[in-house]
Amino acid sequence: MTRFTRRTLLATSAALPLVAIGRRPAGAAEFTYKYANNLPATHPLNVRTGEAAARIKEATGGRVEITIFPNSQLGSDTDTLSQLRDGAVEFFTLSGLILAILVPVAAINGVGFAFKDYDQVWPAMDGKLGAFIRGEIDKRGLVAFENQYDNGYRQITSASKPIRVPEDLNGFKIRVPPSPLWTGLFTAFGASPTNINFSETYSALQTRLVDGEENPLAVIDAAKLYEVQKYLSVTNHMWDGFWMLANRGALEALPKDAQDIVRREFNRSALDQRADIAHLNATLEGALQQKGLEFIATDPAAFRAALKKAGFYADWQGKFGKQAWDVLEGAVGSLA
Ligand code: X2X
Repeated sequence: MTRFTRRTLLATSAALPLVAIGRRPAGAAEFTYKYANNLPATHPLNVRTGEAAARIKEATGGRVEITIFPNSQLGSDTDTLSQLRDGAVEFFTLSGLILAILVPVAAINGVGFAFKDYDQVWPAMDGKLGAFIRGEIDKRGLVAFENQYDNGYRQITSASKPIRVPEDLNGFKIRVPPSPLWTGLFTAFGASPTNINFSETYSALQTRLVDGEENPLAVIDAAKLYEVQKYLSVTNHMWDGFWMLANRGALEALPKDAQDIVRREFNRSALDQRADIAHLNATLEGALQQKGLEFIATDPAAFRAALKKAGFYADWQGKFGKQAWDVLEGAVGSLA
């Protein structure tokens, strides 16, 4: 027999959503979902997903309301990934390299210098490579929408010394996101990488826990990392994007037509956001220089050669496996 103490009663009532016991107030949405991400509200990711959320509300006649929580407000990336799996958060944009904690092959687009340019990136990620990764994500119980949002080509920043040649990375204390591929890449460069969530990155740089980090220009600008960094080396050492992930149960709880609208509008905003990032990539250098960053040109071929010499490509080919590696090479050519 279940005995109801005051405590269990309280716990039960606290856990019951109001909509389940009362009538829905006029004008309130039937589904109120949370979408979390790690970037400042000013970044195109938040601007464009905000537009998608507004269109979703409109197109579903107000039934589906998605509230955006930018800036890791609901927790760090690793934390939010758990919340997404639990259903505490319904949508989350996450780098495939971090998602690799759960779905190892999702890191494959981060292989150093794999994509020559965006003309290789989008056909691969919207095509076979992306489909392969989404299939693996699906096996782990999450849904990834078809079109990724852009994070961008990554550049190395430093507070202590300019990184000009690969040897400058020797022993360099650098923050990398929580991801085995990121650690592996910078270990192969001879650096000393530390895994730190983005939510802790500004303060880790400010307190000099680490000397540097690496990110695309749009993130460096939006998160004001130029305030705590001095040099920016243009290495383009990897391309990184964000998957729009959904908790499967939450997505499938929506009526079918609403599911289609959500998928369509998030995919559409991804294309808009890619154009924003392309524009920022082309225009931010001057703005960031004005904000105090000294730009340093590098020879990417020398950095790539250093990775090769350290056995990085052979190592990760083994880790990802032949099938996945073949799909990657099918898109970008031989990486040997
Ligand atoms: O954590 C980072 O550096 C960021 C913002 O680029 C990612 O989400 C991977």
